[in-house]
Amino acid sequence: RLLHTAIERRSAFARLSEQDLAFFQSILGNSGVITDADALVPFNQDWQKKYEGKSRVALRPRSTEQVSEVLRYCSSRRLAVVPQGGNTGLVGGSVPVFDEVVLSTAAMNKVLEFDEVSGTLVAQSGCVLAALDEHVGARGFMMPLDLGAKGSCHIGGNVSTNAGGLRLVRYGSLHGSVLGLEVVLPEPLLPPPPSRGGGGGSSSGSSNGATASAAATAGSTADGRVLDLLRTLRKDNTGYDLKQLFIGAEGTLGVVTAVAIQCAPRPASVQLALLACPTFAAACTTLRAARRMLGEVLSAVEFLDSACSDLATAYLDGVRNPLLPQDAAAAVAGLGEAGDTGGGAAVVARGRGGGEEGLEGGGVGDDRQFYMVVETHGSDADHDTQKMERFLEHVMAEGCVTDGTLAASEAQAKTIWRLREGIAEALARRGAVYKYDVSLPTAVMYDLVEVLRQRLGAAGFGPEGGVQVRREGGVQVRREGGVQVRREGGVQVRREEGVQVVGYGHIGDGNLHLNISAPRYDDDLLHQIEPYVYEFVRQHNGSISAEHGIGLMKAGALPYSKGPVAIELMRRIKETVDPYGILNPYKVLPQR
Ligand code: FAD
Ligand code: 2HG
Ligand code: ZN
Repeated sequence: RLLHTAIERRSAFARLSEQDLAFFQSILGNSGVITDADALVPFNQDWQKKYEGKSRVALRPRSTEQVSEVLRYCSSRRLAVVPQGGNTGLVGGSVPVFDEVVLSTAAMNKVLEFDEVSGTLVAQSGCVLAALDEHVGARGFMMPLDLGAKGSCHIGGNVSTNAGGLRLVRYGSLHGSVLGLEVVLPEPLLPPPPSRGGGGGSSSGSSNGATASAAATAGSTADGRVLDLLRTLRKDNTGYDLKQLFIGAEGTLGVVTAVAIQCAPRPASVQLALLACPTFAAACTTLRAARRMLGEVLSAVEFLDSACSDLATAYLDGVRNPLLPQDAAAAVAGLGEAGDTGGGAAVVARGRGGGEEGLEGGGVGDDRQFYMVVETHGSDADHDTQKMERFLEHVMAEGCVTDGTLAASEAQAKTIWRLREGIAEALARRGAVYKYDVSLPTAVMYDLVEVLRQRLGAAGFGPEGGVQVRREGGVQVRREGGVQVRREGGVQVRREEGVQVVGYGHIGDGNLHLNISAPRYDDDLLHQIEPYVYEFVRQHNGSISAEHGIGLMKAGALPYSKGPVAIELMRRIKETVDPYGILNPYKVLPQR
């Protein structure tokens, strides 16, 4: 169990030299080689600012051929490399641990092909997900995945993490929607073809349903390390499905340079409801009803606990929960601004009744604990509306939903999605966050949040902690029940500042996002959480990574979800493809 073991830099890796930089400049030009210390900060630091490397160079190739040249050189020099897309990953996989060369796909952002009959898209791996969605949206299609990070994450990063997101329940995993990949391997598997520079490119020729590879498009020659699996075929049973190996490989086996993906028709009718449920069991009953009654049009079923709603409304400008009265949301935002110097969330009074646009029959009481976002994608508004109305009537009659609102416009739908999608950002603003992204049997999913809340409270962390009064910076501070009260500038300021355990996620996929928000990172707190969380997950036959991947954060914990034979096979695949281990070292596989 290497959960807390410090990692040492592998001595087999070379250190970057001036000659290395000169070589990179010779193939990428000055603009493709970043060495300025300030400019390197965002490449070295992850989205959460939790993991930080010390790379001295970030490379921005524009073509498959350039990626291939870079890997050929790095392999011969034994320079370690970390592939980086939009750098929105949440497990420390996308940034260097030490001084690895950062290979960013940001300049590989061209759409290569879109087939308007079949809806197949071929794009370079550095295309931003939202930009691709806009591109195919203008042609009547949508990307088969959507996530809060869509404005920054790259399709290559999505594939490499096997990102799940908000609509997996309807459009499935990338293991199904990715039709083809082009990947540059760290070592050649074949000798280079005899003539270089002839523009031939890929090893597999274009045939019916196949597409031009990005290498060929860029006029490159494959040098025996470009694995061209860039087909757009829906069906292709020709031996092992090698592309699946790279979906979710987190940059440890190759650099994905292009992706062929099946897009879905953009729905003509979209409905979105935000519902309040008194208990998690009621949320599960609502989920079952949604599956049964919304059937083929159901496109998302998400949940958040009320603590998540409070955080999002308190920390993000303009975010509100339409089921809370306006004044409550405004009061939260106001308190946050007035009392906050970057510390804790405002305390929200819940259950004050009267959500705007509340459904008839929906009473708001003190029992509001969970919110659900239920969305449908269909082709006939009348049919879909009727289905949604019947579903809402049913769940309210059953008492598993006590209040709800149906978005009446795109703007209202955005408000609801912003509440859900903003949670990660709100947590990041509150302070330190320990994130766990687990798959569990849906019915017991929230038990993990509750037992951890109790466990941390009993250990003196969190709102359940005792009463403390002490002087800090000459000011008397009183802490009780996780609320800090102090006087600042003659004004009494109350701030929820303790450890908060919150849960939300993709309930339709059995995927819980357990987040422990704390004023600061603290090893004692971490030891209360790990390995407890991983043990809980193992006991329930769950997965320690539902969608975010393993990265650096969970490499030591992999044995909680994978047996020794599976891990050994993973190691052998890694050793075959990357014998010098230069690609994204220290990530995914546990140290021996
Ligand atoms: P990066 O973060 O740059 O990289 C992620 C991993 O992939 C790293 O290991 C990296 O080395 C590797 N990699 C990147 N590009 C390549 C490539 N071209 N070839 C080989 N390896 C590569 N995830 C979900 O699954 N569902 C969600 O709903 C979701 N929501 C999110 C919301 C927010 C606000 C944020 C910040 C993150 C969210 N994530 C979610 C995390 C998710 O993993 C990423 O957002 C996304 O899939 C990563 O893409 P990226 O381009 O940012 O990759
Ligand atoms: C989401 O679903 C992301 O919003 C982020 O996967 C999850 O913050 C998290 O734990
Ligand atoms: Zn998620």
